[in-house]
Amino acid sequence: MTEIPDSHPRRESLLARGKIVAGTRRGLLADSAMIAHGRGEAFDYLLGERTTDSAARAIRRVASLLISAERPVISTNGNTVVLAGEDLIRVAAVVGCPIEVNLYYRTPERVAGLISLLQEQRESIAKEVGPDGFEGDWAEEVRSVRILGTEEDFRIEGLEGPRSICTKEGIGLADLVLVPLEDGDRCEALVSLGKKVCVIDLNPLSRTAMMAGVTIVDEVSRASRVLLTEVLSGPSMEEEWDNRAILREALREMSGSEGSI
Ligand code: PTJ
Repeated sequence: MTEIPDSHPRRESLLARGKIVAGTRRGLLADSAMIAHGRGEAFDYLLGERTTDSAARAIRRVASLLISAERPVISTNGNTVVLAGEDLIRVAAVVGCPIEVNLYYRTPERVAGLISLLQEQRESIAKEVGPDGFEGDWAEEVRSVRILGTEEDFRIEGLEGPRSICTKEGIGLADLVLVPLEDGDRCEALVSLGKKVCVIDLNPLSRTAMMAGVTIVDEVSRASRVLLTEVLSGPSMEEEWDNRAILREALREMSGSEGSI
């Protein structure tokens, strides 16, 4: 990858593109992964490429729900593993939940490739010093994060074909699923199975964003970093949650970027 100077104003964005390109070359991503990423970038540009106040509130909410859920699971697709896999493993280690590879464009090769990338990420994170605020044996917690996806022993009712395939231990029995970059149908099917669904999606108008119980309108790697800090600080539940109000707030924050012209 071309060297990007630290001072480059679009450094983060170019590094993320580099990860998507590298993931594509390794055969880990869907053919349309770059299109999805480009759409996300456009929304992120309008957000000012920052975690807004409404996104920060949604992240706090998701952290509290993850901590208090009985069987939470973090579902990951190709783009998510490549962009945010490491922080999501750290989150899973703190919460004590599994990560499941669950793909829209499912092939056995991509599932296996993404699982081995997550395993590599898990091993290198286990060798780090634990994050500030973590108490316990970091290496042990990280290594105990279960990485699921190949078991294929459960079907999500209401979805046709390979998209319905998941694991019983993960999404199948979960009471809460965190699904970054999810598609609307799957989000709807999970909600109708009675699961609490939290999503990360830069598009506040997507069906996914509107179907979810909690929507984090933020870039997946930025949001995952903040989510880690929040799960480390413990639960802080607001009594009421109005997800539509959060989406309206995100749209206002996007249109507020006209102030910079
Ligand atoms: O790995 P697979 O097979 O599961 O496929 C993954 C993609 C993302 C290709 C697939 O789910 C897809 O085509 O998704 P869509 O329908 O294009 O939706 C992707 C959504 O994610 C859009 O609403 C984008 O705005 C949003 N998005 C894209 N990149 C990011 C993002 N949201 C947060 N962070 C991002 N980096």
